[in-house]
Amino acid sequence: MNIFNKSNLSLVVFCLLIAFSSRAQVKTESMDKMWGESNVSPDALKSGKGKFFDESNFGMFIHWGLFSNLGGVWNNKTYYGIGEWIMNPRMAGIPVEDYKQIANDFNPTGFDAKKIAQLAKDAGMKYIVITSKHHEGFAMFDSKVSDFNIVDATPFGRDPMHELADACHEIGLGFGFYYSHNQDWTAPGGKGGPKTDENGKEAIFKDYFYNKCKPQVKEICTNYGDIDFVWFDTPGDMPKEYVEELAAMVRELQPKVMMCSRVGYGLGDYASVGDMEVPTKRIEGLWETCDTNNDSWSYAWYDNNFKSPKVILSRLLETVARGGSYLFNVGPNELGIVPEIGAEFLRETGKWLKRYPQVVYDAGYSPWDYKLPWGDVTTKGNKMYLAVSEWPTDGKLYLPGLKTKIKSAKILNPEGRDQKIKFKQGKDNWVTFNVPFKAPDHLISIIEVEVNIKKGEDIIAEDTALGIYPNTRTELITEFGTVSNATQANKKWMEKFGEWKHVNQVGNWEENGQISWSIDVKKAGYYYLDLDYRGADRLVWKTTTDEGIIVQNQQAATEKYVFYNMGILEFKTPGKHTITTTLVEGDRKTASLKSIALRPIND
Ligand code: FHN
Repeated sequence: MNIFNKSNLSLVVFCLLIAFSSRAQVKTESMDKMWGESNVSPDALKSGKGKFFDESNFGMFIHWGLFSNLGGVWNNKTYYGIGEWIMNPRMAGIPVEDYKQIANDFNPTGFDAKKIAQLAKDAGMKYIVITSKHHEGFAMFDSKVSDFNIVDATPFGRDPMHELADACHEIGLGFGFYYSHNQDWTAPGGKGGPKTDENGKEAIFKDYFYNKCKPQVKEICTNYGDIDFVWFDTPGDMPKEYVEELAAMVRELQPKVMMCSRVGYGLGDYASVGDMEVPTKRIEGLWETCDTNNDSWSYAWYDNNFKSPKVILSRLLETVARGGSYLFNVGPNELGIVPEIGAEFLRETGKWLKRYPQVVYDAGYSPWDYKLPWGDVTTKGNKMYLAVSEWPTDGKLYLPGLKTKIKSAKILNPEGRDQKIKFKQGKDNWVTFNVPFKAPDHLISIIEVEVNIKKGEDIIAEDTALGIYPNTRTELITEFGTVSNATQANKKWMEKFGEWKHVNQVGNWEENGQISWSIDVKKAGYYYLDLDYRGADRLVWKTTTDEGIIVQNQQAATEKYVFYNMGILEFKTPGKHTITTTLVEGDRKTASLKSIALRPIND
């Protein structure tokens, strides 16, 4: 096979990027192309079509396919990384014919659609999106278009998509399909697939598109009742005319369907940000992030690194507070069963959501553009919900820069024993709440704050200065700083293959390069200064304040982002200040600063 064949080129580039980025934290911006453009038309919001999506804020993603039968193992060898890519040359490189044989013993007799729908419901999720066909090309539904499907090619012989669609409809959950429209590694002409058909004739993308992709998408949009989502993925360099044709057909067959931006060319109804990315800054419009409950999307036997209920809730709340929806993935195994630890954690998550539904469903974004050191904030009308995951130990919870006046505050208690709390809203716009020493909820506690606004008015928080708290560590991320003579950029890399990490950082430091933050210090005094960076060998950083305080020190640097202690920094007076960090010595090309943190000495 000529891997440098034009239609293979972007896959090859992607694979090279993966190979390179899994070793070192390097640029992988071209993944943006794989994920599609994130611009979408605002019509879904305006027309009301996006209402269900906008209000739900929490859905279940399911990666299930032939790859689940392998669970990360091929020929007795475990391949670590996202399990659904096991066929790909970057993992086991399984030949097409061998891969197709896997269907012969795929018999997921443990699959119980009602149980999975019930799990989603118990978790507090409002809809399910499941892989009807992933890049492997295997249809998990009854397809008349290709025999390589779960009904015709496996001993199982059932259509689990039908069962799940029905179960969702019965139980009142939204339902949608994932479909890999560009990559198909087993269909002639599909991206990454064979270049010839079964008769040895050359196959191009057009063949795959008209022989398989479009007719199969027609099947999923016709045979499963009303569906709410079609979740296309990795458009890559799929020609625009095909994407347009496909999207138009979906709209005609399912006028209410919501498509994510990964359909390509800005034709989606809502944006899908990077895999496993919880954005750190507020994003306008309809958007979603997809995340997974362990490290892989599909089942892998070794992967039991499940996110705890508290982590799931924190990531959900952060997403909602930035204005988005959280699509959270589970990977059923070869029997069609969702691994129990992950399921248990989801049920625990759901119990919390039953206690405080108002904090997530139909909730609005935080008046602050970023998360706060103790947790996050969502809103509804004249109420703010302070979701406190790091409960203060000194009886004081601080809120910086709030301009809107507070009327009352109480700790929510699901058994109806809400507890009013006292607060002081100072002239400096800091609010201090008097709170009990013990966290009221073992996961995340909620303080409901009622504010003085008229209907339609917004709750206003100052966005010019970042609060520095007297009783907890504050991290200042580069995204909120002002940079000169250095380059600020988002970077992403993979830890394991396909396990994405995202960061905003400042690199390419010129001699006088710097980053400054406007801050609002609640209490004067000493603070430990820590810097989170990566680089080579050793680096010398200097941090100064507008009061003339300097902290300069040399510390080690490695290829991973790590916090290093720099020394003690003093604020002589409370209030508004600027703090500036520069690179004084060391390799300017590799030095990359992610954030700085200030810790009160007695914290
Ligand atoms: O390549 C896929 C991957 O396997 C997985 O399905 C994720 C989920 O968002 N999407 C693609 C990579 O972005």
